[in-house]
Amino acid sequence: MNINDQNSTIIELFAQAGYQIDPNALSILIENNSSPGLINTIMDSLDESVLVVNPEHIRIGLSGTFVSSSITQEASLSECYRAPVRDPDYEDEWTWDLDVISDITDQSTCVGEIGEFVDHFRDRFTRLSELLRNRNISFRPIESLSRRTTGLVEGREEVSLIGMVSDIRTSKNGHRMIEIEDTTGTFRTMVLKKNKELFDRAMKLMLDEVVGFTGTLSDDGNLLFINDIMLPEIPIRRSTELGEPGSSGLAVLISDVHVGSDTFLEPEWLAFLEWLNGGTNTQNNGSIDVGDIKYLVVAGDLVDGIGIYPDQDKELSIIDVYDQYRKAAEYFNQIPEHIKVIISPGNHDVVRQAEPQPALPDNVKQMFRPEVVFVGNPAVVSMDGVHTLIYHGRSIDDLIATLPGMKYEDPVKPMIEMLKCRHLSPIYGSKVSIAPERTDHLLIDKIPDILHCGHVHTVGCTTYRGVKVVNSGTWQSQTEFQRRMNLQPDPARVAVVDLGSLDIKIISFK
Ligand code: D5M
Ligand code: FE
Ligand code: ZN
Repeated sequence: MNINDQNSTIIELFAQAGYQIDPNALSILIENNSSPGLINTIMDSLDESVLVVNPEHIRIGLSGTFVSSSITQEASLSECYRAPVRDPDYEDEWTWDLDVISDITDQSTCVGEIGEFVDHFRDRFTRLSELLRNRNISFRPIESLSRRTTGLVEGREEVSLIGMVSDIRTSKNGHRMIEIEDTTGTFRTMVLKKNKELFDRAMKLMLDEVVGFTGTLSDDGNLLFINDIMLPEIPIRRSTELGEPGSSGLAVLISDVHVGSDTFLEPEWLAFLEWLNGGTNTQNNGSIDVGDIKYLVVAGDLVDGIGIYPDQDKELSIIDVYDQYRKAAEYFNQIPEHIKVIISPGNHDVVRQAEPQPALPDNVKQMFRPEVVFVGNPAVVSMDGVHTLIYHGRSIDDLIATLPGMKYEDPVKPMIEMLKCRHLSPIYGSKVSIAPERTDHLLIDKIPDILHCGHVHTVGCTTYRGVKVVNSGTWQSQTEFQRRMNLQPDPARVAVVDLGSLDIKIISFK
C-alpha cells in the first residue's frame, strides 16, 4: 500500500469511530506501519472526551505493546458488560443461564412525598455528573461564577460546567438560550446560531438532561457563550468481544401483544406460536432453527387492559382485565418448555403507571407456568451472559414530540438518544409519570449489550456504539386513536437475536 492509500485508510478508520487525527499523529502511525488491530487498540485507549487524536494519544496507545494496551482497554470498557466467548460445542447440550441483574420489583422506597423528588433528581444529577467527570475536564460549580466572586474568573477564560437543563428556548435573534442548574445555583448559557454544527446539537438538548458545557463568559460574567456540549454518552465497544454466530442459542424479542383488544391479531399470533412449536408456516423464517431458541422476552403491554384511555372498552374483545391475562397465559403456556419466557410490564398492564413499574402481581403470575420470569419496567436480565435492558418505551412518545428529526417510523433514533444521555426517560413532566425513587432506576448505569423497547408499535433495529438497539413492534393492528393520529403500526414481526454474535434478524408472521 502506498503512503497516500495508507493515509486515507487510517483517517477513514478514525473517522468511522468519530475521531479526527492530527497530521503528526498520522505520521507516527505510518512510520510504525500500524495495522488496523493496533489502531483499534489506540482507539480503545482514548478517553471519551477526545475528538482529535494527537501524538500523545498515540504514544500512550502504543506504549508497552499489546499487554499494557489491553489493560488500558479493560479500564476504558470497565463500565460495559461483556458477553463471554462461547464454546462452539455448547449447542449440543443447551443450558440456561438466566439472571435478573436489576429490577425495581420489591425494592421501591417511594411513598409519594414531595421531598422524594429532590432526592430523586439529586441522585440523577450526581450519577450523571460522575459519568461526565470521567473525561478529565475540570468542571466547576455554578456558584464559583457568581457575580460576587467573578473577580476570580479571568475575563474570556474558558470555563466548564455540568448542569441539568432547566429551561431551553430560542431567542428573538434565533440563538439557543439554555438555563442550567447544578446543586449550587443556576446559570444562563447561549449557543450562537452562526455555529451551525453546535447549534444543531443544542437543538437536540432536552429539559432535565444532565450535560457538560464549555464556554466563555460574557463581559459582565452573567452569561456563558457555549463552545462545546458534552453528553454522558456510552463508550465505543469493539465487536471482537463477541462469539461466533451459532455458537450460542437464540433469544426472541417481542412487545405490545395487547391480548383482549379487538385489534389483537390472533391469526398472526397463532402463526408465531406454531412456529415456536416447530411449525413451518412462515414464508421467510427457514434459516432459523427454532430448536435453538432459548429465551423469549416481552417488553410490556402484554394485554390491552382497561381504562387506559377514554372509550377503550368499545375497542376490547375481552372486557375483564384478568380474563385478558388468563387468555394471555393460555397462549404463553403453549410455548415449548425449553424456551424461558421473561415478561416485563407496560402502560397497559395492571401495575402502577408511574415508572419504574414493578412486575405483574401474584394473582396474574399464578395464571402462567411457574418458570415464567416476571420483571419490572425497566429491568436488566442476563441471558447466557448477554445483558439486555428491557424498557417498555413510553418516553419515546416524549422524545419524538420534542426532538427534531424523530419519527414513529424510525423508533431506534429516540432509543439512541436514551443511550447518549444515559437515561431511559430524560424529560420529566410529559407523558411519562415518574415515581420518585431515591435511586433513579431509569438511569442507564451499566451499558447493556441490548436495549429492547416497544410501545410505539413500529419495528427498528440498529447498532449504536456496539449496543444492539431493538424496538420489537406489536401484535395489534391500527387502533381508532392511532388512525386519528396517523400512527401506522408495523405488527406481527419479531427480533431474533443470536446470543453468541448478537446478530439480529427481524422475521414476519403477516
Ligand atoms: O401505545 C401505542 C402508541 O400509540 C404509542 O406511541 C402511544 C400512542 N397512543 C395510543 N393511545 C394513545 C392515547 N390515548 N394518547 C396518546 N398516545 C396514545 P400503547 O401504549 O400501546 O397504547
Ligand atoms: Fe402498546
Ligand atoms: Zn405502550
